[in-house]
Amino acid sequence: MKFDKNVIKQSIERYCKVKYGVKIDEASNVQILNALGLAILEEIIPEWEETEQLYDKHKRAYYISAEFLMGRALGNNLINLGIYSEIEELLKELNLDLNDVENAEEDAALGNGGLGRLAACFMESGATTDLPLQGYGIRYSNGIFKQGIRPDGSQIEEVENWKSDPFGLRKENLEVEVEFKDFNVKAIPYDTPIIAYGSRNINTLRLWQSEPKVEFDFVLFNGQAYDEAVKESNRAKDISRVLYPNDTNEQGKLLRLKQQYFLVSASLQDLVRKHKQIHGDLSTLPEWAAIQLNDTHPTLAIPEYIRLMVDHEGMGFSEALANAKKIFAYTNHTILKEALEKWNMDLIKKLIPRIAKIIEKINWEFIEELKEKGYSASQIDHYSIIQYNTVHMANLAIAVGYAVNGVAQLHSDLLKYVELNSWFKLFPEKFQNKTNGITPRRWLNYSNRRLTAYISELLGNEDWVRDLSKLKELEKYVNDDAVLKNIMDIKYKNKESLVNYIKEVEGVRLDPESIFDIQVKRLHEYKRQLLNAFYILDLYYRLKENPDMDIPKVTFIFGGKAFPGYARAKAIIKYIGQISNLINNDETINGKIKVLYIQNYRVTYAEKLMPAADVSKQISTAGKEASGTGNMKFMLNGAVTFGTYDGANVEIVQAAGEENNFIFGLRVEDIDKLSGKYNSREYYEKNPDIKKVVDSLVDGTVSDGGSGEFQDLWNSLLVGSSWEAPDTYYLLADFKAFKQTEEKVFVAYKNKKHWAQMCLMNIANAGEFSSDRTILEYAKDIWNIKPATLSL
Ligand code: NBG
Repeated sequence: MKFDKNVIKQSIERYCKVKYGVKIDEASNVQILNALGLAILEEIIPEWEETEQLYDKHKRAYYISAEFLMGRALGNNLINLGIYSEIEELLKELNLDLNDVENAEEDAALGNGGLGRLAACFMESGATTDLPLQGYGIRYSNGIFKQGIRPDGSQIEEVENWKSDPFGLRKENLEVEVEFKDFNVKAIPYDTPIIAYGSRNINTLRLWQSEPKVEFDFVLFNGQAYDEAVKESNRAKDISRVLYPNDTNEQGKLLRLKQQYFLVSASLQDLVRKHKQIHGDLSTLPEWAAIQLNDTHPTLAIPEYIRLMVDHEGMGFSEALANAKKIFAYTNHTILKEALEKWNMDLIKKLIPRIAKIIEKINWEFIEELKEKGYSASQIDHYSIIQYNTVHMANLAIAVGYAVNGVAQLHSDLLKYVELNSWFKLFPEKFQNKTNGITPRRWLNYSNRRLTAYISELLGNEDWVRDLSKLKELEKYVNDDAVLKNIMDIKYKNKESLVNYIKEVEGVRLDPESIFDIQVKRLHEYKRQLLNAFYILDLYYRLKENPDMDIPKVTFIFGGKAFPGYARAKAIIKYIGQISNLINNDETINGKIKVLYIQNYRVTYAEKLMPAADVSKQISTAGKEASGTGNMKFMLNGAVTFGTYDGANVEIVQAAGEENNFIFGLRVEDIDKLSGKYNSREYYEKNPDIKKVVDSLVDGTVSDGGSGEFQDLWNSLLVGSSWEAPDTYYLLADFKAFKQTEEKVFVAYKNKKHWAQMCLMNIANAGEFSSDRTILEYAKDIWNIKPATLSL
């Protein structure tokens, strides 16, 4: 961006004056943030419009997603515009600190975890690779809840009312109406600019906010029935009021169905209207638009598209369906059974009856197709989109979508050969893999400025930022002592920064000399935070027995939210809190190990954790973590992976070398062999160390305050239930290997040079995990779209 300090300064002054009635020196940090946001918007709007016009001439892809976990915008935008230090300086002249202004911005936490953050990384990479890619989502007023940890270790949830949106542009002229059976709401788009790094392109993320058609009922209001008067209005606002705080598990909730339909109806109306304006003829839509369904949440887009074509545009049903088959593609993000979305037909009929009809018709056509192909009645039942009055959203997405992709090689293979094998046999040509990625701009340039500067120094330029595969050139320094030392010095400084931050927000002082061993992600049994906790407790017992045990100091950091309705996940958080209290308060172990559960893990916290990690813990049960993306962020920032052979871990160690990471535990094929024969009790009875840590749940070592939660955890490992075998996630089976591998980490850490070499090899080979690579693969293999670059 062309940067004129005086122009920006005057704009900040002007916006402070007209928006808040204050002078710069009277303004709060939030006011400065918003004024600065507007000042920047004002500068970039011409390029934003130009990009839109350019893209109008090209086929576009639309990424519809119920979640976009964007985090903060300001710092990243300044980095991508190349004006971070200029703004820093300008603010300094005004007696302001850019850091404080950045901290005034709340995270746009409109997502739960990996799926939502991936969508955010894709947006940024789409802009940076100049792709005509637009995002569609919901502008939830309240994103994911704010998490606190009580002194007893348990999670507490508070609403997170997201107020700062310094770059969101309300576009009232583009409002549309979404129709439900017995009421209609307005959908108002808020556009967020997605600023490219190293190019003038600016892409768009369009988020819909639901609003009532009338604010309140005047007659009721005059009759002093105040609550009644705003009832309808609240009902409309409810739709985009809050993000459903669940990750992976799906629960059938009426409000969620409303949200899903609201999202797809508004988005489809919007893109159809636009297509009509530019091209007139709707039969050509498949040549101009590809729509990616991010998981099954937006699958109703398929029947909604058909509804719009048939009911509003006079297209025949067959043509509309045939076109749908050229427009929609579907990404699967998990194989967990409980996550497969299903909607009761009665619910759909109650809310959106016309859509129910269309789904029935799609299903009928599909079944006819299968009959023609000679499938038997029972086979057809299995494929059916509607089964026992329930709509199987994945079936709908696969039956109509022209492409289906998994998010890492292992996951895509499991889809093809196991989970969706019957579908793969039916439509082999639809199945693809697109290994996830992360944007290096946020996850290195912005969050790890020390390492960024050093990489640019070593490579002689900044080209690597837009072509991350260039990091490979760093391998030549693998025996260069000075470089290795510098990399470790940077890590140490980053650890000190994290220590300061944690002191401030958690009130705990950590030791930067210790190994920072970090497991941050949503809380889920399959991710096995409990296994990590068991290991730590075992280590503590050994240290108590032998205080002179020769291990480096270690700090174990956990972070992540549990779905408020997921009792077992919450019990695990509490248990970790309890062992953390036990260990941290025991002076006899001389502070050799420390355990911390950080509060409210989110994008902004991740930006501080990733650069400071030594060990990245990725220990899911093999086959369960579709990909993971935190693992990639850690790798890029020079941490070694301690993980199972699962998800993208497989590709990470293939790229960086197994010898530079710590892989342990059962693999998918081992688990297959064990299945049906696994007996967790054997492990428990034969291994006193396992018995001791598992029994800590119930023998008074720690306390759940009498709630019975820990007993339930114990039961889940050893007793099971009618619906679940004991220890379905194989914690006890992997315990020994975990322990042995952690010992290897301790030994490796002592050899400083070798450790630095491992870190360097991970950084040097992180190139393929750039989301630029991923998004270009989607563009080429699925969407058939090409980059379109604004001229300089
Ligand atoms: C998550 C997977 C992760 C994966 C992200 C992004 C859901 C439903 N799935 O392994 O658990 O990295 O998606 O693909 O959130």
